[in-house]
Amino acid sequence: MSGLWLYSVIVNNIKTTVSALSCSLFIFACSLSCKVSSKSNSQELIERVADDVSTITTTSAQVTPPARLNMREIDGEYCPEVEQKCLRWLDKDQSPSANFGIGPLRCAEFAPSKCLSNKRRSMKFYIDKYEWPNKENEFPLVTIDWYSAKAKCESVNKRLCTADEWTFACEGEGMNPYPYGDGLHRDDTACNIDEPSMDPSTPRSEWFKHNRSVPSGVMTRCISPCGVNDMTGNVDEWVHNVGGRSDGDPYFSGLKGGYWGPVRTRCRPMTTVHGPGHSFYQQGFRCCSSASL
Ligand SMILES: [Ca+2]
Ligand SMILES: [Ca+2]
Repeated sequence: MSGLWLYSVIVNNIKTTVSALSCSLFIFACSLSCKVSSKSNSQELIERVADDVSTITTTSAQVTPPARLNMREIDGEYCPEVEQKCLRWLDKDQSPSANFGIGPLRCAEFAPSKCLSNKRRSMKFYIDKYEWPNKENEFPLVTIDWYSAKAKCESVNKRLCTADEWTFACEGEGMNPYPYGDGLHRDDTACNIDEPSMDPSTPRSEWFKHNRSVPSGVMTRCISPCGVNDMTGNVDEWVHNVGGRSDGDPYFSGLKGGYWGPVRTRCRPMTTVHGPGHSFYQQGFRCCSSASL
């Protein structure tokens, strides 16, 4: 119980906007709801203590099933339309036609975000803390297509995240482009980003040589305001792009967060040009669920 007591004391004394905390003393299951405007040292402290509580959960012979471990509860008000204005690009070519019409990719600094939607949407769900297999210190699985990723989530009674769920777990209610630091400044030491990418013509048999992913949890500052790791960078993540097409861009199979290479690696953008049968050397996934498992 000392872990829970400490958790409670710290949470009660921290003046952040982390507000809701659902916690059952009877089953030792605690989870942070995600009502935070930006990441802070206090948030990291809560995260560490929450992990301690999880440890208590695992050693308890009581109720918590294995699937519930390493998931974060996300509960808050999501803004669907956000203005995120880049103040300073890092790319040499900053024309709108750069990068096949995407424009410049890497932004050094953003202006504060603004919610453009008239009304926010209430969302509540659960998301894996790490990329699949959702285990600290293990390398994320890559070279997997959307269908296989979906099947793996369903094999543990979960599902792929929707694009909006994924974005919300990355940004929190603060709507910031980057899940680390103040959310507005790119930091190539916080998450695993801006490493060399592979020549796309490399034969499949040599892809593994170019894998620059790191084990889950190694990037200790790459934690979103919702307590979720490696959302930007490390490996790209399949999501369900609700309303997407089966026969062309935008496909229902979306990719979020970018990977270790020098790409956007922000919470909001999604790659929608790859169909569900596509797989490449940097593509992985994580799972969500609608209810606590
Ligand atoms: Ca880097
Ligand atoms: Ca990732």
